[in-house]
Amino acid sequence: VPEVVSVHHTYTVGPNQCCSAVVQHIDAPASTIWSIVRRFDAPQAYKHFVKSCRVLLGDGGVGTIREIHVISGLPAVSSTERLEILDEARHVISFSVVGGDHRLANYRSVTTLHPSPSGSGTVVVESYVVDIPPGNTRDETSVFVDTIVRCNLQSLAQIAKNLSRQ
Ligand code: A8S
Repeated sequence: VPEVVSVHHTYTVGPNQCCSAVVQHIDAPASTIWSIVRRFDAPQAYKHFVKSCRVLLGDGGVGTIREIHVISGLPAVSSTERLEILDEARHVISFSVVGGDHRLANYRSVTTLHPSPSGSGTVVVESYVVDIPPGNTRDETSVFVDTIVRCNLQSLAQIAKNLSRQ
């Protein structure tokens, strides 16, 4: 794993936590992808599980707090989230879950964009750490969260690709 990737995707993982990462190649320039993911106030632009989002505090910079409501059918209603990193030059964004009505306590993710080693497009790496909910196993937790993150990144890939063709 290159140093640029490992530096942002390294966590201290507690005994009752689980940590994983999803990698997605996107056929679009990093600048196009970044224009979508940097909008902490508008996650519903590509996260299909998000029904609505409102900013409770801040102006979109580090420390901004948002509250999202999720679509029905999930074991969750809402989530309160804090923007932890927004590095416009290095294309790094990170948020943590600080409250809400769901089972993913102490969730934190980091998303980074990298030029594709293949020479075309961008590689997106999204890693996370989260508490294993009471009554669930480590495997159940990582399967659940990996599925959400993979859906988000696949949707991001489609939207960025279409945007970059305009
Ligand atoms: C993200 C990543 C995740 C979001 C999870 C994992 C969540 O929004 C959903 C269902 C839950 O049970 C937890 O980048 C929570 O948004 C879709 C409400 C936090």
